[in-house]
Amino acid sequence: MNSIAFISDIHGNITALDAVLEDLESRGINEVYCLGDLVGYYCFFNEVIETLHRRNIPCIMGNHDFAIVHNNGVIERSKTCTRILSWQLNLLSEKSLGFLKELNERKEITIFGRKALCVHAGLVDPIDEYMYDINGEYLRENQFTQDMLITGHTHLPTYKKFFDGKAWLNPGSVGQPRDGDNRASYLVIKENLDVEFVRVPYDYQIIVTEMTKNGFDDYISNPLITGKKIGL
Ligand SMILES: [Mn+2]
Repeated sequence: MNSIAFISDIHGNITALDAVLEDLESRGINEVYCLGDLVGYYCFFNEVIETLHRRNIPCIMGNHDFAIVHNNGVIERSKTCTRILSWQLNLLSEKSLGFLKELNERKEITIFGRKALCVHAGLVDPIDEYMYDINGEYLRENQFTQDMLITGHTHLPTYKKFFDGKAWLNPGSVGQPRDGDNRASYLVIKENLDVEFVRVPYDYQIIVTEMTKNGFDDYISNPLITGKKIGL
C-alpha cells in the first residue's frame, strides 16, 4: 500500500533525522514532507538542511527558521532559543541560509485524493501559534476549506477528526519529542487514509556529547533523554 510521511521539528538533530529516513526507506516510503524548524537547539543544523535538500524533501518554514532568516536569530520569548540561534546563524553555511530563505509559510498538497494544508504552527499564525487543541469552530472561523490540516510546532503527536470528516494531524518532533517518549516521531498516512504514528530510537548521546563540546548547558540536551519539554 502506498504511504506518505510527514516529519517536523528536526532542530539540528541529524542523528534522529538519519534514523527516521532509514526507517522510511525500510518501509519503502519515498514521499515525505517536512513541516519546518530545521534549525534551533542542536548542533547539526547544516547537516540537516543538506540532507533534506539532497533528498528533495519539500519543507515549509518554522518559527526558528523564520527567526534565523528574518530576525537575526531572535525569538523574543526565549533567551535560550535566541542564544542558540545566534550561535547557529554565525555557523550557517551560505547554502543553508539560501535554502531557509526559500521556504514558504504554507503548502497545499493532495493526499490520496484529499486536500491537505501544511503549516508549521496554525491557521491564525502559520509560523508561531501553539495549537494544543482546536475545534470545528476554529476551522470554520479561519475559513479552512481543505480536508486535512497538518501542523508541527508543539512537538506533540496529534490526530483529531471532526464531525464533517475534516482532520487535524501533527507528526510530533523528529529532533526533540516532548510527549515523554524520547524516540524520534513521525507520521504516516496510508492510501486507505489510515494514520500511523511511528517512533524510532536513535543514539541521542551523539547529540548530547556534541552540545557539551560546544559549551551548551545540560538542560538544552536533557529533553533528548527525558522526551520532555525544555525548561525555558
Ligand atoms: Mn519546533
